[in-house]
Amino acid sequence: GFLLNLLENEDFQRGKATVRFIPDHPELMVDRQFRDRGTKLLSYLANTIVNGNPDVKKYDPKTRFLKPIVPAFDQYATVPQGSRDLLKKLGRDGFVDWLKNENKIQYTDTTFRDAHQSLLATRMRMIDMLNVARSYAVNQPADLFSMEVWGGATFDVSMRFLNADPWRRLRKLREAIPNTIFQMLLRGSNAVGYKAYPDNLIVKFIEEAARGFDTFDENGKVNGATGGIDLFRIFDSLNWIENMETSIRTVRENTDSLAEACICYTGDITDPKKTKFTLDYYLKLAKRLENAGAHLLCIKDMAGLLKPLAAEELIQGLKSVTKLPIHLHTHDTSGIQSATYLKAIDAGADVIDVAINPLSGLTSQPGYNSVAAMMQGHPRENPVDLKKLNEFADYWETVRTYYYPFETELRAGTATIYDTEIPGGQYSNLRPQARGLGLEEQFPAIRQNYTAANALFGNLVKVTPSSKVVGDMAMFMTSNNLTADDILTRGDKLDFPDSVKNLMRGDLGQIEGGFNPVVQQLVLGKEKPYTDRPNAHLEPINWEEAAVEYVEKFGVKPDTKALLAYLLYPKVYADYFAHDDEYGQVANLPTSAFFYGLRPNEEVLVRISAGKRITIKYLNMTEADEQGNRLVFFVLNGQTRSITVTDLG
Ligand code: 3PY
Ligand code: ZN
Repeated sequence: GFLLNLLENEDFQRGKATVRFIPDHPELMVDRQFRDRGTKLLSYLANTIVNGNPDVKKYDPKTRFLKPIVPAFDQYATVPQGSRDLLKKLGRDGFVDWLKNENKIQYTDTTFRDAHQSLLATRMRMIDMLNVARSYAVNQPADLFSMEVWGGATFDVSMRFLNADPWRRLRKLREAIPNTIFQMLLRGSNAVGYKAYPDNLIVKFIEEAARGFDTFDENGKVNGATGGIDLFRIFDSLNWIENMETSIRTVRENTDSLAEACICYTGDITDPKKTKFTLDYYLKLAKRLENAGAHLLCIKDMAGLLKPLAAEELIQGLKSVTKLPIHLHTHDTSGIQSATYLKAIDAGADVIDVAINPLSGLTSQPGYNSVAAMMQGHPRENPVDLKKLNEFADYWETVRTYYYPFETELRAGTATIYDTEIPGGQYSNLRPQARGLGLEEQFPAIRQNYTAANALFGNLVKVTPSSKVVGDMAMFMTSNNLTADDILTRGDKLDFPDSVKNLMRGDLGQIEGGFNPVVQQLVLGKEKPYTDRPNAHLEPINWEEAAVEYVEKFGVKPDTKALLAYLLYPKVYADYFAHDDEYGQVANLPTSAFFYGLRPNEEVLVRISAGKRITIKYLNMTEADEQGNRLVFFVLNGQTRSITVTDLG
């Protein structure tokens, strides 16, 4: 089958193949490898059919899925110029100047990251993005400012639950969408994790993410890189600038990408009773971020607390103290955030974050299609081809149904967030978490305790990872029936959650005005908290030693990206690696097959390498024998195959 393989190769079809092509693509000739890949995937499917995907807690075997329709496009068309081309042409300073002088409101599409992180527990798989990515790049329903495609929780969830390589996701998306600025959410000194990492790990991570992936000359030598992340949105979960400086500096000095620094918005600047997170507080923060070298400023309204009138005041204020363009991010948990956008646009915001309509609203961003319609006839309208954009909405409406076990349970907006200040992603997670602890009926109490925990700690910004600590404390208080008074009177006898001890110790950094010293002492006992940077307490990574450790653990030499993934998430990475070794690239399976297996006689087409597709049809399985083993029968590319699986159920 060599010739056939070659003819089916996409690069070959596009006329891109060169003399080096065949030596570069041994997979086109090696049948054994092809069989192995096929067998591994069969093994995964057989296990999923018999035992289910352990991540799927609610499964309805009667559910049938429609095929999503990808808006038509010419596969071989050259991709039109986009924001990324403009950035390359103008350079960073020129690009920032262009943005500041541009009257039209700019859009960031968060569909590939925050939207599904907030509504579908971050479970959106690469394949559902990739299937539509090229069409989006070619069709360009509007001149997009950027797409948020990476970072936040996606790195962890990709490996932990989707058994997929997050770097590969970035590479494939970059290949499919070369014309639009890619942005990621970076948690400052927490990178894409939940704790502080050594500075040199943060630096290397940023460099690799910005560089992207090797490109090769005709002799197979590396001659450059694709580029990866063009814009890093950097925040700290306590708004502590010391935690952000390394990241901002690294993006500025070691890459050609843009450094967008966040002020995380909490409280309410229009409420005179709230005296901590005032307009003045945010303006000072913005000034310091500008001085730290940010190219853009983001108002990161992670809980959707920025009301329309507050947005107007804040943006006018920011415009008067900094020269930076302003990028506004919000979550529509309250239901009123498109009003905030309109006020913000009138006040001079440069870019706003939206999600394609079927993945918008509630704890996600306001809907792109609807916001674009709202802007029709506005002096700052940025024309959007709504007919085209709505076709993409149809695609996502169908795709969303594949993820029903992970759906947010929120049905309507809520004004309780103005009291709790719970960020979007956490709000949709809190109820399942409460249920897991048997506390679902006490959900209103959990909400109240979240507010109480925040006050006990000293009133802080709440966003990953600080929000998790406040959530842990709220759960702790609820499950142990403790009031704030109980904590204050007998806290010295309580064993607080580890995350609470870590926060009070200073492991996430410092908060405005300092932690409540009384609670700090109750939690830490005799241990002394510290106030310098958490990273200063961490050993820098020794890269040679880390690589040796990796080889010892996994038996292969890592590239820098694999090593980074391992260092950021040692246990999660090890599990991912073992899964990949046993079952192959399950990221290539269609989503319904990945989560729910196949029904008898159902057939799927699976890409296993460049230009190489296999068809897998599930036939049936035998009864379990005494050992609980079943034989599961498939047809793989026309040949009947059986796989033995132990039934665990
Ligand atoms: C994240 O850190 O993942 C967030 O989305 C914070 O809002
Ligand atoms: Zn967000």
